[in-house]
Amino acid sequence: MVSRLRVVFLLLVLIPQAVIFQMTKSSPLAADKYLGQIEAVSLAVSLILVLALPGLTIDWLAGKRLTQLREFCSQVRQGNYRQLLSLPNESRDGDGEEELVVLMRDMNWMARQIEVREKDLQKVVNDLSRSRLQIGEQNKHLTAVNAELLATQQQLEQRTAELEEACRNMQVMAMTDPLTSIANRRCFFETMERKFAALMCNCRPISLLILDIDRFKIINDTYGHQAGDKVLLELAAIIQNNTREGDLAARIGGEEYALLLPDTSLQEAKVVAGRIRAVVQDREFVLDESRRAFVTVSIGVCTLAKLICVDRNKLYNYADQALYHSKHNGRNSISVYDPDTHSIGWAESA
Ligand code: GH3
Ligand code: MG
Ligand code: MG
Repeated sequence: MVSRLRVVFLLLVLIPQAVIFQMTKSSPLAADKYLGQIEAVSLAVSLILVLALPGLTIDWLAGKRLTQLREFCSQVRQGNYRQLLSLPNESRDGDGEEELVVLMRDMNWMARQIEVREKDLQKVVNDLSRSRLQIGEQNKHLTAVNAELLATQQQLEQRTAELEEACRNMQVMAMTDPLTSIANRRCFFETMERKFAALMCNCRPISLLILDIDRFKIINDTYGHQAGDKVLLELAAIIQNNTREGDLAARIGGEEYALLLPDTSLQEAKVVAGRIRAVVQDREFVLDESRRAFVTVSIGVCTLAKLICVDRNKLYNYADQALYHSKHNGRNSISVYDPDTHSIGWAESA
């Protein structure tokens, strides 16, 4: 570039100078003795200009390009990548201006790259914000589902608690006599089976009393069924009052009761039976506000103390046979079945 400019400047300066020299030779000035010196000085000045001007021109052009680059960088900083640098059509290798043009071309390329990357980035940002929205929606949905599940769980827990309560109540009802609220027949036999096995294994005695109201039908027939119920209720209370912890009083039939006395000898069982019989005999049963009645009970007793392998039904059968003995020998009495001799004897009678 510089050499080209030098040639241009050389031609621009030397051609007019040569013409002027030629013209002065044929003019009256040719005789001037200073003409040669003037021409030499003019030539020297022209040469200096030819040498200096191209460099200055290049510097001026470079300054212009740098200003363009600065402005371009400032635009890029502000996010404007679309206004690219305008490049000169010509390019020449190997001089300073060409390097600046290459730099400007690179800068344009970088700006286009930044624009492309920015678009990609914007796309990623858009995708991310869309995903965030979707996640937010799903989160809301999950929170709602979670709340529903919690509510359902609470309902289930409440329902389970109600069912457990109902189940407990049913278990109690299944084991309780509805009229007297003491144990029923089922509870009695289940308990007897359990206690019997445990006591027999440990060679501990177990006693059973079976009680039946004497001529109870007459009470019903005379005073009515409701009055009969009152007697049944009060007798249950009397039997229950004669139990210790671990004993079981049960109503096992219409007017028939059982009292299971675990870990109780025959002597002790006879004492309990005697006490109940006496209390019942002396009790004035309140049927209603104006009417009272007396009843008696017959009791069969059996105690198993050492027969380890005896069937638990035998205990019940023996006590029942003793009761039968009382019934058929005057009632209001206590009979005892002896499992050793298989005989029944009186324990107490009125
Ligand atoms: P025994 O001395 O031989 O035992 O004579 P009993 O009259 O007591 O015996 P029986 O078997 O002839 O009659 C029992 C009566 O008990 C008949 C029945 O109506 C009555 N009974 C059974 N269950 C109930 C009940 O729940 N309530 C009332 N009020 N009476 C009942
Ligand atoms: Mg009876
Ligand atoms: Mg009976």
